[in-house]
Amino acid sequence: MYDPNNIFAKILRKELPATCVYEDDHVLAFKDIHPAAPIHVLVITKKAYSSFDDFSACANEQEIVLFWQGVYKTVQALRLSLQGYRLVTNIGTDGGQEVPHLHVHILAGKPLGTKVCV
Ligand code: DGP
Repeated sequence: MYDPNNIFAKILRKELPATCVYEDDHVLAFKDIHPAAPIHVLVITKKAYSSFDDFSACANEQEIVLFWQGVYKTVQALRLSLQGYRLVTNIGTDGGQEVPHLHVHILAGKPLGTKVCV
């Protein structure tokens, strides 16, 4: 079940502030409050999906395409393609997901090594 009172839902409704770096009709991208890299941005869907797992099971093809296009448009807005970056999405308890609203972490700004945890 999707919890409409999660922190990212409140950011979407402008009930909480966030430093936006990209927005379109389908996604909002903003700086992570606890950055794990010099550039640490979260891309969230504007739809009510609790995780990548929920999204993959329930979203239609257009929603899936538009979300991932939004992730890439955020990458382009941040000009990260040349130097590179990492995408992470945590899912559920063992995945370490804290906020139950679909989001992808974009990490960049230094060599990130081979450890994949955020
Ligand atoms: P995850 O573990 O994948 O659910 O990561 C959630 C991330 O959200 C975590 O890196 C910290 C970030 N975060 C939590 N609360 C806020 C907030 O109020 N504002 C912003 N900008 N980021 C937040």
